[in-house]
Amino acid sequence: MDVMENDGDSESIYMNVEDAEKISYQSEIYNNILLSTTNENLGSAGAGERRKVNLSNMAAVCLGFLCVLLLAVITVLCIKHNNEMLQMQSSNDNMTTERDRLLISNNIMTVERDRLQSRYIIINNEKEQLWNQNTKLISERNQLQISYNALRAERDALQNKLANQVGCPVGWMRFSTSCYLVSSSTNTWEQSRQNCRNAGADLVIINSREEQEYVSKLGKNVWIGLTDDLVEGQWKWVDNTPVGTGYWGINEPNNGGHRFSNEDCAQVVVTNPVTSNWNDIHCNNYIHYLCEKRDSVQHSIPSPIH
Ligand code: MMA
Ligand code: CA
Repeated sequence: MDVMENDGDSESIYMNVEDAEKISYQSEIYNNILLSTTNENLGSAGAGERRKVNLSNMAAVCLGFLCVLLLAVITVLCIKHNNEMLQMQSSNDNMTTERDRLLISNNIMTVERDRLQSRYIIINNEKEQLWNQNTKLISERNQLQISYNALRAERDALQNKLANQVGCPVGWMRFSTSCYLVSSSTNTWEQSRQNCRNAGADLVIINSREEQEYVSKLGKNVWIGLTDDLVEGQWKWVDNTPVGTGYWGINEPNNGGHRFSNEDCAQVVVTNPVTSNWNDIHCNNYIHYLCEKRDSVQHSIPSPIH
């Protein structure tokens, strides 16, 4: 029986069934007694009385049957009710368990949510810090870029300067196989030449078109190492080589242009065209001068004599 398998309340149900059986049994005994009593009475009663007794016997039997039926119905209903109660109890237990589980889960989730919220705030702060740092770094990088460009320009300028000075004394400039120095002060041709010689050089001797261009671009009118002081009209370089055609200005050399003038020393006039800017003037003029110090070992094929 299902009822026997249940605990707790099942016992009371079992008791109810037993009680019902007992009652049924007792009512049967009662009927028998009633019947036997009636039968006893029948002996002394008439036919009408016997019918009455039969009817009441039948009523008693019916009543007994109804009682039994009622008991059976009550028993079934009790069992059913009990089953439903058990199911509800079980369902309630399940729901309680589920609720507890959900409560625990909810607590865990709440804790996790709070943890994540804190983490979010921290990360957000970190993000802002990194953003600021990034902005700062970008600005620093830009400044460094500017400094770098400036330094590079400075380096290039110094490298050029150095390249221009390779193998030359400080302050002298390299061009091809010579070093050059434009004087900072002015002097006569003769004194200028002496100053150059004192520095281990001499007044410049222009041997090529390139050198003529170089001298012309130095930006100052200067004495060059060219004179006709020995023989008027015979222009010679300071190394005694003759000048050839040279780069005289228009109508130069003119020795001053009048009878008593005496222009025996040559200058470069930088405001005139590069290929025609030589002029002869009086050697006692005070102008800047250009010294040339040739490399002791000549790196190039010697220029042809002009
Ligand atoms: C003029 C011209 C030259 C001469 C100088 C002297 C400015 O140039 O006549 O040939 O040598 O004057 O100062
Ligand atoms: Ca002249």
